[in-house]
Amino acid sequence: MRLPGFTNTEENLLPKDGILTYRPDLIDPVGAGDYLGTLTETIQWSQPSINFFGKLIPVPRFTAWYGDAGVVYTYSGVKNDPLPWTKELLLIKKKVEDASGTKFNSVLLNLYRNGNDHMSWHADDEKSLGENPVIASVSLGEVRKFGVKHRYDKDLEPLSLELESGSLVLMKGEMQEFWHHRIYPTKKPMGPRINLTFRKVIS
Ligand SMILES: O=C(O)CCC(=O)C(=O)O
Repeated sequence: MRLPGFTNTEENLLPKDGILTYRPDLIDPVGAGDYLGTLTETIQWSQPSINFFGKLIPVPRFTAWYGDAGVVYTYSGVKNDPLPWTKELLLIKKKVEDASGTKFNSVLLNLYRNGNDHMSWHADDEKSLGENPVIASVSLGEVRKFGVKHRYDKDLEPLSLELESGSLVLMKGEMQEFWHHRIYPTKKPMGPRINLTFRKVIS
């Protein structure tokens, strides 16, 4: 289902089992374009591989992990030591914290170089994020389709959102326990998108 345009950024888009909100304008278009350029150049991107039935497969995107010293995060079997916050990351973090009323100690960045790069169905439900984590997800660059589907209730139709540059998605409550999310690949020719998912790692 394609959700219609909405303006209420507090509106919960999930029918049950968690909270998902969308705000299109956390960062203005010029600022979002500037951040896209700066982060593309200054972030230490790498392309990790994941072990898939004994074979190492590179993930279809580039990633980076930044945060407070010592905030180690294991993601898809890959252990990440944080790089120190950059000036731009701290500026975006402040905006996200003000908008969400939540403090974060780390951010996972994803760089989708073109429409082939994507992220498969998953939940951010690692133990280290604790119960009912708040995840704040900022988009910069090309608009990409974000899918959400219930993990257990197959009668519920999947939802999808077009994530605009400068937008903020908040995932809260039981969302990670009950829903999976993804970024769809697309054949449409397109340039890069950077996503920043701010997290609070507690152990
Ligand atoms: O790129 C996105 O918007 C989604 C990122 C995501 O799902 C994640 O980092 O867990």
